[in-house]
Amino acid sequence: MPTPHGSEMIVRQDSPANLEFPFHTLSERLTPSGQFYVRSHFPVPELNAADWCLQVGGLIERPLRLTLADLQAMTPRTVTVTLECAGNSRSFLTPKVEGVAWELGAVSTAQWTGVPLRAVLERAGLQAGAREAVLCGADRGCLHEPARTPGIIAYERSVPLGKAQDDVLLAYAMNGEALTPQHGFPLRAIVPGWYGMASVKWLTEIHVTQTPFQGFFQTLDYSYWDQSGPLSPQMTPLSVMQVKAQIARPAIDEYVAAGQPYDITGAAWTGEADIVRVEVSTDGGLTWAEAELTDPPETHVWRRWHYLWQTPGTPGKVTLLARATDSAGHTQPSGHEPGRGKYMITFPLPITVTLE
Ligand SMILES: Nc1nc2c(c(=O)[nH]1)N[C@H]1C(S)=C(S)[C@@H](COP(=O)(O)O)O[C@H]1N2
Ligand SMILES: [Mo]
Repeated sequence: MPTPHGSEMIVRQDSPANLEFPFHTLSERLTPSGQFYVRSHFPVPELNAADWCLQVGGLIERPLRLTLADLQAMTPRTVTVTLECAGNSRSFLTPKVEGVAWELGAVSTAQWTGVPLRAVLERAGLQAGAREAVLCGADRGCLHEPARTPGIIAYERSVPLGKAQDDVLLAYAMNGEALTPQHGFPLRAIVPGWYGMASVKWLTEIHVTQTPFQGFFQTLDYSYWDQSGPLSPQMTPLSVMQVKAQIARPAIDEYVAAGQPYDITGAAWTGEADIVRVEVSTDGGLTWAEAELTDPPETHVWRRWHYLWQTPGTPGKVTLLARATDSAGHTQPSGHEPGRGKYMITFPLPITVTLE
């Protein structure tokens, strides 16, 4: 599908638009805005900068109504952040599961400019007992599957105030230009290190609460069974991204010359840590060799890597895998934990190519 920027996207769903970055084209560290994946649950709301405003309410001292000009007059901050949809790589799950059938490209990286949420909360003044900031989008609609919404609802998600005050950004620009309608114009949240669902687009309201938010996209959707505790699995909202590497080239089902050098390339990312190692297997996971990291480590940003592969001389199919480790000592699991359902797909993804 030609985008406004003239580049190609993989259309996973027409309406609302769900568009995948063709991951095999990965080249620059920053994804061009016209190729940045798009994940929307409802149609893009019609907002114009002139009469848009951000309301801040709930457990605060001073309710606020901020215009775009008010926000742009505050001290700006620019950060580079990788966003990955929690459902990225879903098409690799067997048996098949519900949801948008993302392959490799529901992940992208951009430079975001805006105002720290902390600065807005400081203006509003938090009341005692405040615990979460609920971020409310202007888009709304009704969903029938896999879970059914109670009629028409808005897209809303919360972040605990610790995270909200640490590094959440209220962004009005992406890669140096105003946000496009599909990416949340005029204002969106960027929640670094968390799966994309937390980075609410088309922000119109921030509501500070005392009790954990239990909205649709925090309970029936975008949750998983946490099996790490001593008790039975607990239903828990998705949050921090899990360590993961992906192969960009060769592409899935590519034909590769036998008996030649081939530079395998890709990227790796994680949540609240840095990528320290990427390993590649060219024999379906029997043996692993270390790849070279081509980007410096930067928390919340993917690191590109490459591995020079001397391809075997015999024609046939070969399965390539990549696996990353982060500075917190986390590495990718060998398989998909059932409790993760249709989300957090981080086992090493088999990329099958044909040598000829
Ligand atoms: N208001 C609103 N915000 C939203 C969504 C949405 O549907 N509505 N989708 C979320 C999900 S699931 C993801 S992965 C990211 C995707 O951001 P992008 O479309 O800019 O890539 O936006 C998040 N923010
Ligand atoms: Mo997502």
